[in-house]
Amino acid sequence: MIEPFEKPIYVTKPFLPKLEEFCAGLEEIWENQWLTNNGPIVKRFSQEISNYFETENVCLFTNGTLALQIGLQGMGIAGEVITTPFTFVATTHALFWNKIRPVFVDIEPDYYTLDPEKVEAAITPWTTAILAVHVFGHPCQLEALADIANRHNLKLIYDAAHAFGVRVNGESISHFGDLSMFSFHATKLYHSIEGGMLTFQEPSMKKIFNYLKNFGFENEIEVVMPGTNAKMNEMQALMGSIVLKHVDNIIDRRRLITETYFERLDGLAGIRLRPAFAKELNYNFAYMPIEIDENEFGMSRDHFYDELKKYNIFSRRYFYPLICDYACYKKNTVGDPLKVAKRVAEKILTLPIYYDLDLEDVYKICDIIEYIKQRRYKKKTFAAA
Ligand code: T4K
Repeated sequence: MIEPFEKPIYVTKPFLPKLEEFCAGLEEIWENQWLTNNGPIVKRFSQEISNYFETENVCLFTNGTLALQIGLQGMGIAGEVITTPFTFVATTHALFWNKIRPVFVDIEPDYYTLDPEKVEAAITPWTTAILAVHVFGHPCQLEALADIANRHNLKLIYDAAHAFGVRVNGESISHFGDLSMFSFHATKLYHSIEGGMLTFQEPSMKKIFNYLKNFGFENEIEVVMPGTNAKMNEMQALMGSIVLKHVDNIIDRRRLITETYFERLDGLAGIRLRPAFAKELNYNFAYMPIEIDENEFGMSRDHFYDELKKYNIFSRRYFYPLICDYACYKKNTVGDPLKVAKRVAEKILTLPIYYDLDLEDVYKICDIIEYIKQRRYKKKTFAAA
């Protein structure tokens, strides 16, 4: 018998710096009397983030969804875009708001990113871009996608909402593709309360994105395009700037938590973990997904998800349902049978992982997982006898 956690353990929890650290920054804002519209802290933060990502081609936004929406608009993407159904719904919404038709294709089974072969098979004369997602922070098949995009003259856009801090062969993940969007939402390993960022290869795009996020203003009396309002404010930039100082520490801590989960859950029948990460990858340990095999584990993923709740553990089914199964996208015809994505969506569960999750609590979560499984197994064998 294991007692439930006294307090809820959520799938994630925002990293909060010391209150004094934030308050010192607030004093600066009070002195400046400047809250938004490209204020001094946003400008400073933009340079800090640009240093971190080793590119001058960055543009900050109030959230990741608007960043992606504006990214697509600014790049002039239209017609059809090949994308994944295994993502957060905002990826597809960004296409919708640009009147682009999403063409859903399947994912690969290990890290859940777009399957390049399926991408190539889905190209039509109307295809203008590939919108791939670094799911759970794991990079897509970068070379294969770049090769397809080059051969077919398509833009390659990455939803890198989960991929803050990821490096491949020492190079920032933001340097791949034509455009990447990062989310700085409170639920992410790195955050600015809410926030988002575009990184891109073509320097001239910065001006366009700046217009689009600020009503299209050139100056007080000139509007050069119908932009919207998607600016980051000073409070967000302040939080972003402070959390940036801690981000390496945050990633280290998440590595430890992930290793603990792997030690405890690897080999447990009915639970599948992602395969080992490649040596050339500096991963960020953004999420802790597992797959539940109903037959081997003794209960369905949904049953297990409910059982965990009884112990005050609130895991999440990221990403279920598939985007193409949401009512608002159901009318889209899907050519690909999406065999892998459908299977994964039925089995996936993301376990709690956040900076101040105690290792003791990770052990206890694993104890509870084993206990639920054993109890179920005993019940089944008892019923069969
Ligand atoms: N593309 C991808 C691939 C994405 O994953 C996302 C966002 C986007 C695009 C869009 O980026 P943003 O526009 O959001 O910048 C959450 C986040 O709201 C969302 O940002 C994120 N993906 C998605 C994967 O997760 P929900 O609806 O699951 O969040 P919610 O409110 O249920 O929070 C999850 C858990 O976190 C809660 O159970 C408790 C905990 N929590 C949450 C908040 C907000 C806290 O402890 N404190 C908090 O302040 O979407």
